[in-house]
Amino acid sequence: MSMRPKIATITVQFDLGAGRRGASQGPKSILQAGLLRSIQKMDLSIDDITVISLGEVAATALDVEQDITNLNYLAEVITINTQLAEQVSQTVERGEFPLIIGGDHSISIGTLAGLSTRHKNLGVIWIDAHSDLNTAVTSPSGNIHGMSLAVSLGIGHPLLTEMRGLQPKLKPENIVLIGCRSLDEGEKKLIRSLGIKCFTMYDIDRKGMAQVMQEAIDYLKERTDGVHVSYDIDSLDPNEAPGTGTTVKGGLQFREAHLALEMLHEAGIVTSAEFVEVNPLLDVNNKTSQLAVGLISSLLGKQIL
Ligand code: B3U
Ligand code: MN
Ligand code: MN
Repeated sequence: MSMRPKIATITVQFDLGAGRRGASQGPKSILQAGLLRSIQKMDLSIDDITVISLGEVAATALDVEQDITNLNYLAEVITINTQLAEQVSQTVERGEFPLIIGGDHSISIGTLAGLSTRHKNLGVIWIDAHSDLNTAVTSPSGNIHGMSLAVSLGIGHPLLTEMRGLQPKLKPENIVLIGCRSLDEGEKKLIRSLGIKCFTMYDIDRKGMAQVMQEAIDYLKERTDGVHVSYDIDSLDPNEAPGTGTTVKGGLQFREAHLALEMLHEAGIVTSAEFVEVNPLLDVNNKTSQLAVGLISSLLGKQIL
């Protein structure tokens, strides 16, 4: 019998948090690229992996005005995230490892709300070209995938921040941002005023990924009761990951991206993970979905030798 916890793969076919359609097809494409086969090679039998699929959003029952100022598809975002939070919560209560496959990054709202039932001092490593720290007031787009981290800190519309309880799901000192290179003014202010630890591309270039990750791991290890990895595929350079909605040049290279996840596995601190923003409609020869399979495998322990 495996000593590792079972992995509950939760797929979320949802893209209304993003500005363009297609990320809802990420889970299907990542599964087709061989995710389960790759995970099974690592010490896990088929019985150790379950797949739960979410995504047929029915928002009509919700009494939420459509498109309240600068919060696009608010009702749909609430519906899917309420479902996801429930699934994530049940998964951690069963002692399983939640592996969430998006979908756009607004689904972090549900993931983190679900994790908060188990973890009172959760750490988060947010690997992303963006910081997703906007609010309806600061967002240039109204797209909720650019607000999910702020929501989890308790900053944003109450229907989002109060999902599964009034409390903020995260503390600012328990967050590490890695790979940022596109920050809006309001986001920069929030990072500074809350003192959020942030390794931008500048820091990665200066120190190297190995040192950045070691600092991030040491920082979170001593202060948290679990670490969630929130991985936005647009953290990679567009040459590596063309299949995503908001590419930003100057991103992580293939090897840096793998090294970060290999080090996280080795540190043994990760208790849940999500991979988001793969958009197969924008992909080139399935490159981005295949990359996602490789990255997830690295986090779960795939080694070269
Ligand atoms: N910061 C911008 C752009 C953006 C955020 N996240 C993604 N794009 N993927 C916004 O709209 O909030
Ligand atoms: Mn993001
Ligand atoms: Mn992003």
